[in-house]
Amino acid sequence: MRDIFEAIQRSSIRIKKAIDVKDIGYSQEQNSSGETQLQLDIQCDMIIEEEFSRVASIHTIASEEKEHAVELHDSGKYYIAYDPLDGSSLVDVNLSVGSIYGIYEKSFSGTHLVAACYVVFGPRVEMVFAHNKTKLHLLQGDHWEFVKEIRLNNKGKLNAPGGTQQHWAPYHKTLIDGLFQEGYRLRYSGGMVPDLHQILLKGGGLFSYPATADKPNGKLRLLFEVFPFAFIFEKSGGHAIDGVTRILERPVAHVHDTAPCFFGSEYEIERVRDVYTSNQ
Ligand code: AFP
Repeated sequence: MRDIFEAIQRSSIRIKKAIDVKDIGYSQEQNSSGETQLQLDIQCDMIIEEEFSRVASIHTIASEEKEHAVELHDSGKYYIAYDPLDGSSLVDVNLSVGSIYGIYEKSFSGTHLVAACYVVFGPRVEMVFAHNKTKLHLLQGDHWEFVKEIRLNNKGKLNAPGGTQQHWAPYHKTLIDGLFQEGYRLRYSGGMVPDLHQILLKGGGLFSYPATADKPNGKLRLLFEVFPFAFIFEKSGGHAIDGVTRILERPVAHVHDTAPCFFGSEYEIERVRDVYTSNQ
């Protein structure tokens, strides 16, 4: 696992440099979700693949930017699914973006996830790696320093509601409005990495991306976005569900599958579960 951790650290230093200098031009290619790929996405994907191809313990990689998984080392035991630059449309407005990694053993399934990591590229570059515990590291020049362990409180103060409100189910709107009426504050940038990072570092809250009338399976991708953050939240004392069920138990049929998802501390996730269970 150490070699993977270090490969992510090396990739992140290179990605940081790419973000700092790259022109924000659009390429002609589309990724498997049908979005126009930014050249920067492609560049970050290539950086990560290059670093991972040097790590013998990695069997297969799947990238949000690639249609299919790619086998790297026949004798490796880890399967890594990653989103090289999540929220890349936010780069041109200079908001924070991030990379997300899920490290699986034997196959890509939520129950086979053994570690997860994300890196936030904001005013500072920070890396959160969860294995047995969740640990925060900060990039200082060209080296990484351990900062602290991350633990969530039982109840937070932040509310990050994703999806177009026009398409929310009425009970979902009631749930979100109810949290605001309790004093929760809105924090939503449109980048999953900084939005969840803020909830983790400020002690808790709720991030939701529900099923909506226009996106019945949600928007966020299970292998690259949802599972890694679910693992990180659980290792930090929080929870991640699809409304009713623990999200890491959700089956995956295709590498690019999406699902509705809710991440938060104990109190908020119980609220979600109550509302969703009684509206099934
Ligand atoms: P992009 O990579 O297309 O910017 O999407 C980012 C993202 O996948 C995730 O990081 C956000 O939480 C989510 O989409 C925001 O989606 P909405 O704009 O629909 O709220």
